[in-house]
Amino acid sequence: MSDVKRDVRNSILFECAWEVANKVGGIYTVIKTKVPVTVSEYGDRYCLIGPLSYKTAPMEVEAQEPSDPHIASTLESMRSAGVKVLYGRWLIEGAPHVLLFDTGSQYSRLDEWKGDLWNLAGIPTPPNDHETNETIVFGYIVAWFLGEYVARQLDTAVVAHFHEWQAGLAIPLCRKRHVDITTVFTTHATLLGRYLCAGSVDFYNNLQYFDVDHEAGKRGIYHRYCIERSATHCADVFTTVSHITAYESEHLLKRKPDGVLPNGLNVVKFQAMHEFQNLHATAKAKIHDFVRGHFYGHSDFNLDDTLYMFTAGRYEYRNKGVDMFIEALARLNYRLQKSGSKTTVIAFIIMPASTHSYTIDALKGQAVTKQLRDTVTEIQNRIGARLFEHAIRSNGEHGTLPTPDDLLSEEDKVLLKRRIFALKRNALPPVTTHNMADDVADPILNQIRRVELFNSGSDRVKVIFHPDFLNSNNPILGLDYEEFVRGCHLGVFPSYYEPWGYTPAECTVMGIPSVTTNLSGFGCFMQDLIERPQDEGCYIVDRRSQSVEDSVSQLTDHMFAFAQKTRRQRINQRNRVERLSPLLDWKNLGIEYSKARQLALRRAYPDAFYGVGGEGEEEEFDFGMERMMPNSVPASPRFRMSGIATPGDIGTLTEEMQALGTSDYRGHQWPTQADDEDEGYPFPLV
Ligand code: G6P
Ligand code: 1S3
Repeated sequence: MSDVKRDVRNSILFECAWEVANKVGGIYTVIKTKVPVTVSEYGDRYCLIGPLSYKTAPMEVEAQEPSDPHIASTLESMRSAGVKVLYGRWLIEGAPHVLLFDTGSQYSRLDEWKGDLWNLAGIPTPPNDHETNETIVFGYIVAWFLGEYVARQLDTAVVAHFHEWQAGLAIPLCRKRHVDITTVFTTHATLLGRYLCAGSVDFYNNLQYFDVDHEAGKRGIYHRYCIERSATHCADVFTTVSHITAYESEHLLKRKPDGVLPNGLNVVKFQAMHEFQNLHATAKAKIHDFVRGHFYGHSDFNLDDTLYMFTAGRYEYRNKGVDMFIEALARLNYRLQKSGSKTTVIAFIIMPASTHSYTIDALKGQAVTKQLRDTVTEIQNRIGARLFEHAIRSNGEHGTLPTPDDLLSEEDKVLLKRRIFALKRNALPPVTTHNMADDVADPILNQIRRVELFNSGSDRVKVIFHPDFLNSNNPILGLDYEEFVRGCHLGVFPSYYEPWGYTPAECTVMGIPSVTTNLSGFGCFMQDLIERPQDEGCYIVDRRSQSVEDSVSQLTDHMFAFAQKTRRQRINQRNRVERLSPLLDWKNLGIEYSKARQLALRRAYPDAFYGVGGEGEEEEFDFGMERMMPNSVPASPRFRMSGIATPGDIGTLTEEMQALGTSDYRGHQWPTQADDEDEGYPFPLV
C-alpha cells in the first residue's frame, strides 16, 4: 500500500453505517447493541460514522470537540470547505465517539461526484433516485474524511468497517484513491435477494442461475447493485451475517464472503430467574387491558385461557412470511374448534404500513372500557364508604350485615347500567386498529379476508393487525415493543427471506419461545448450535426441503402443540428459552468482528505480521475478548461446535489462515440429498 509503517496492534476503528444514531431497521440494532463490546476493545480509538439526521441526532448525540487532533484538523478543513458535521458522543451504553455528516450540505457537488463515479468505476446513476443520491454524497464525504485523516495521522493503522451498500460507496473510492486504510464490508442482505424473493421466484433453487445484471436492470436497481457489488469486491474483507446470506452473496454479488459475523444482542442478566417471568406477567396484564377494550361487547372468551402470538417486522409480506402465518392461523382456528379447545389465540401482526390514524371503533373500545373501569372504581369507593358507615354505627354489637341494596344506590345502578349498555356493539371487533391508506389492496388484510378470520364469537383464533410501531405513549396498545414481546406467549416469524432475523433472537433473550425457519440466518444459527432446538422453545419450520403446503402444516402443528401446553409447561419452556441467551450475547459473538478486523489488517499490512521468530512465524493476536464458552449455558442443548470453534466462520477462517498463511471463506455448496452435514455444510438437510 504505502511506505508508511503503521502500528497494527493499536489500530483505529471507524465503523460506518447509514443507521448510526438513525433508526431505520435492523442495522441500527446491530450497531447500537454491539457498541459496548467494541468500546471495551478499542476505547477512544473507536468512532462511528453516519449521516446527520436533524430529527434524531439532537436527541441521541451530545456534541463534543474531538480528542484526536488529527480528527479535529481533518474536520476543520472539511468544515472550511462547507461540510456540516456533528462530532460527539452517542448517548447509548458505551457512549462511543460519533461523527455525523450532513449530506444536505454537499448536494451542490452531487453532479460532479456522479460524473466522477462514472469515470472512476463505470457506475451509472439516474437523476431521481433519492436513496442513491444520498449514498453517493455520503460515500464521497466519508472517503474525503478518511483520505484526509490518514494523510495527517501516519502512525497507526486504520480499519474502516462499512455496513450495507448505502454506506459502502467509500470503499471503492478509497481503493481507487489508494487511501492507506484497510476495509471490511458487511452486507446484511443483498439488494437482488430482497427484490427477487419478494416476487414469486423459486429463489434458493435458482441462485446460481440468475443473470444478475439483467435481473437488477429489470427491477430498476442496476445502479444500486453496481454500488453494492463494487463495495463487495473492493473491500479487503467481505462478510455477511449468516451462512445463508453468504451463499446468496457468493452467487448474486459474485464474491465468497471471507466469513460470517452473526448478529448479537446486549443480553441483560437478571439476578434471579423468576424476574423475567414476573415481567411476563405484568406485561401480559397490560395486553389483557388492551384486549378487553378491543373486544368489548364480544369478550366471550376467558383471558386466563388466552394465548398471545405475534409476528413483527418490516412490512415485507412474503419475505417475512406473513402469508404463511395467516394461512397457519386459519388452520389453527379450525383445529382448535374441532378439538373443542377452550383456548383462544389472539394473533398480533405488528407491521408498519401507510395509515390515516386509528379507527374510531378501536379508540371507542378503549374509551368505553376506561369509562366502565372509572365508574366501577367510583362505585367501589362509595360502597366502601357505606360499608364503613354501616359497620361503625353497629356500636360493637353483633348487628345485621348490610344488604346489597344498602350498599348499591339506585343512582349507582343506573350509572352502571349505562356503562354496560355502552358496551353493546353491532359489528365484530375490528381486525385492524388503524384506517389503512390502501385498505382494498393491502396484502395482509386481503389474506385475512380470504381465510375469513373476522374475530367472530366462534373463532378460537382472533387477529389484530397493528400497522404501526408500538410505543408506550400510544392510546391503543400503549406498550413499548420490548414490553409487548415480554407479555406475549409465542413469536412467529416464518420468513422466506431473512438474512439474520432479530425478532426471534430478541424473543429468545427475553425468554419468549418463537418459531422461525431454516431460511433465516437466525434459524440456521440455532439449528447449527443446538441438537433439538424445538425442545428449547426455538421452533424451526423447514421451508427449504419441503413444499409450501408441508411448511404450513408444520407451522400449524407447532402452534397447535403450543396451544395444548399447560401453564406450568409454558413457564418451564420460558426458562429453557431464556437460558439460551448467552448464545446471542455480543460478549461471545463480538469476537467474530475482531477476527474480521484482524484479517483486514493482515491483508493490508502482511509484513507487520511476522513475529520475532522471523518470516513464516506469525504473531498470535489477543482479541481481548472471551471465546465462546458453552459452560455459561445449560447442559441441555447439545452444542454442535467442537473445541474452541466460534459460531461465525471467521473462526474457521482464522484457523485456516494461520495454517495456510491466507485463506478464503470455505464456500459452501447448496447441499444435495447425498451430502452429509458432517462434511461441514452449513445447511444440514433434515
Ligand atoms: C409467570 C409468572 C406467573 C404466571 C405465569 C403465567 O411465570 O411468574 O405468576 O402464572 O407467568 O404464564 P402464562 O404462560 O399463562 O402467561
Ligand atoms: C436486515 O434488516 P431486514 O429486516 O431488512 O438486517 C438485519 C440486521 O442484520 C437482519 O436481522 C435482517 O434479517 C435483514 O433484513
